[in-house]
Amino acid sequence: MKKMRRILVIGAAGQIGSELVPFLRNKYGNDNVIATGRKTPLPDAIKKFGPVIYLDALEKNTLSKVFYEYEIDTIFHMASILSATGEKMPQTAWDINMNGLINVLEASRKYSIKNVIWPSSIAAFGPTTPRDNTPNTTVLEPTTMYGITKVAGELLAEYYYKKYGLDVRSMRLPGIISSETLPGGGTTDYAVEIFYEAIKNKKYTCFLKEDTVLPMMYMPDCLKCMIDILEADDSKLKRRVYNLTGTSFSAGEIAAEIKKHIPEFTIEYKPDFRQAIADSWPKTIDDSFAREEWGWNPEYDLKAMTKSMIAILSKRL
Ligand code: AKB
Repeated sequence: MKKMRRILVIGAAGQIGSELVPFLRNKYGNDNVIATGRKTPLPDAIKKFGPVIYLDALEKNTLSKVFYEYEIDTIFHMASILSATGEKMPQTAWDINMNGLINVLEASRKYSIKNVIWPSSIAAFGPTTPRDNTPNTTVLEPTTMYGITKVAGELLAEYYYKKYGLDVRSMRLPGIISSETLPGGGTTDYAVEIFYEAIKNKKYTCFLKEDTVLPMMYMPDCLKCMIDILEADDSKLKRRVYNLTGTSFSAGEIAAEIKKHIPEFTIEYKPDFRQAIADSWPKTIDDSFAREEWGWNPEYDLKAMTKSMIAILSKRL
């Protein structure tokens, strides 16, 4: 019988981590998925059903100890400072994103971890990148600290793969829209906040301009991509980093879609410093390599995602 994976999720309190842990536990068994948190308390749904530990990726020695004690063979390294917070505290963003990553890679190499999944982002692109149908291999000259850590991280992952044979896999995630945990400190966060405000207050002030188009993905697709890339046959992968997208829309388009469900909803636009970040990112993404090499196939477009978000949040709020 095939041995079940033993998975460590670093950053389990975050927007993706908090849903990834139950999703992985469902597939690989509750006891085989160890959730770790640092500052933010972990949700009850995570604490109740499986192992939970405190872990700071900046503490090198603790990482190897945890890998050994829990017999880990697979890592999801999700802990990261996002784009908007990164601009407020660039040194901290560098420290957490880069030193956290190299510690994880180094401990993984020493402990012969089988797979490391580490998300990159569309933030790896910059103003000199073609903005429409952005190819996988293209100019990477980001202007945010977050983007710089993503490009450096991609190169580091590639280095560990080539030099040490460490199987690191990475995907450039777009903005993630989800109904469980709010994102924190990103430029695409507006596309989640807008739902909460539309349901609670019937109005929203958007920090991006109406015609700002960005690539996005709904959480069920995001969770699917995590397992799909992890389980992809290594012989089919021709690269370590993949472009990914769900759907692209502007702030005005998502507002119009929400209005179909909540006709009283109104929106105004007051762009702040995040506008410049959004303007430096692609509008649409070419993810054909992910589709060809490991069968990436997202389900949700703007219409289906809006319907699902409103149904879930209306019940809960
Ligand atoms: C952000 O807005 O910073 C993130 C991202 C696109 O990586 N959601």
